[in-house]
Amino acid sequence: GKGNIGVYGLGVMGRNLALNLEEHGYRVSLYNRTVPGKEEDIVSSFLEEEGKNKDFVGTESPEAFIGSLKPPRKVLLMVKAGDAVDKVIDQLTPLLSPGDILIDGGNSHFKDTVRRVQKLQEMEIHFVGMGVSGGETGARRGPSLMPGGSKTAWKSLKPILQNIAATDPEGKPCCTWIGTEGAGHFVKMVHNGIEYADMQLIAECYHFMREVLEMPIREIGTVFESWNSGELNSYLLEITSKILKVTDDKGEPLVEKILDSAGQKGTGLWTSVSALESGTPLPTITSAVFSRVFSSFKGLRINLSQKLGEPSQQPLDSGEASRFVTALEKALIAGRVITLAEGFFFIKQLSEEKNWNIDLAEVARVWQNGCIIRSELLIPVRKALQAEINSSHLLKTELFSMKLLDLIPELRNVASTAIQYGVPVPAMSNVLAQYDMLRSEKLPANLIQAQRDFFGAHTYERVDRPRGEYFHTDWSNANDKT
Ligand code: NBP
Repeated sequence: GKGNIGVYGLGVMGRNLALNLEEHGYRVSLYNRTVPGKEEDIVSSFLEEEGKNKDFVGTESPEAFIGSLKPPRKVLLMVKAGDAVDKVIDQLTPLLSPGDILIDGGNSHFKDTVRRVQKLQEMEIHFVGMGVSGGETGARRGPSLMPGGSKTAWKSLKPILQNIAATDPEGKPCCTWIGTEGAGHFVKMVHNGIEYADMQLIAECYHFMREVLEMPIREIGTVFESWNSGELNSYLLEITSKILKVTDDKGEPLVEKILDSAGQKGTGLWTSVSALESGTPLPTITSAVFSRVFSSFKGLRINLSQKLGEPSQQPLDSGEASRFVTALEKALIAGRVITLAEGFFFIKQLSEEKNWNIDLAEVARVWQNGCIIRSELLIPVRKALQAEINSSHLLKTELFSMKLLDLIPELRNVASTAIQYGVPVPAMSNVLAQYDMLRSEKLPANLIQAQRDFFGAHTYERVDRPRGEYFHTDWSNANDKT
């Protein structure tokens, strides 16, 4: 018989999603491009190994691939984001019929997805841009899925996608319709931005424990492990505590042997750029992107570390050190809450700008399992977003505004100590600056407006006059007149 769904691209993600789909009772057609001069036939070797004796239909050409599918056809693309997706779309569209569904499960930029949905709509092909999170294991055992695009496709995709997705703590699938156009890929992009920030916050805690508290790596691992059994319970803390316990062949912590120069594939950068373009503050995520960038200038850092040295500080006594471990835990909770607040605020802003009607509480729900940023904290976040659906900011909700009152003093303590010791905490500092800006009725922007008016006659509004009335002062001669 014909395949229920096709997977194009048997890389890390494609092969695991294909195995997941097959395990859930679907007959899966497979295709991978063949590159001239490249010996290995990916489809055949997959069918001889992981795919052996399973319900797969291997194909050797795009024509055979599309021909092997039951109409209306459902095709999941798991190829590298960018040009490859457009090439594959151009290759497949002449073979598809009106009503067929094309799903892009890669990390495509949401703007590309908007364009592709529109283009394929003209050919009556339903294009779905789907965020997939959870890495290799997620794809195999249950990812978090964020589909968006042509809503007509959702009816027939829903049972399949919800079948293979992870489940939330209430047993519901971590897969929901996000919205039209690029909404799915946009939400996945913000997920990755939050992932960057959360990783950076955790890394700053590790750095603080190592540099300020001078704790052995293994002990730091134990601290993360204990945090992970509390309110901070999350996938990223779980893997961090595991990482810190791994030793190399000399019995020394492997993590200390890793070059401190972080890579990135670009989704964090896209998140920051999009936020700048839309005029939404995203300081924690952006500081995490810049932190990776700073780390990559290893040579410059070595040079300047010799030139500039470090501030001299007294070591802490052991009582103080253990108090700081507790403070760090609270600082990390505050960091995580405010990072989520900034992420959800961005989703809300862009959703309104684009008319995507994204349900924030549903986004929090599908992030509760399967994905990289899954954490216990998303449960109350979801409840708060659901209860105060019209709240424009998570920090306005009763639960989180109250919660932060207790956490922020500890974050201030940690961040200011780190600053005195010269240990960089860009994410924590930005969390704090963001919090302080949001809770400040008065900011010094009045002076900025005066400066703008001085050199550019940009005008200003007055606190003692209605909004919308604009004033200009001849600042250079102002005093002469009085
Ligand atoms: P891989 O690098 O493992 O696989 C990439 C696939 O794209 C291969 O099948 C490759 O074919 C195919 N491909 C490329 Br590259 N260029 C192509 C072209 N011009 N035409 C047709 N096929 C082409 O990547 P992956 O980790 O499976 O990621 C796939 C997508 O999923 C990416 O967008 C990625 O960002 C996203 N994603 C990855 C993860 C993760 O944890 N890895 C998580 C979530 C999302 P070949 O075999 O001939 O080279």
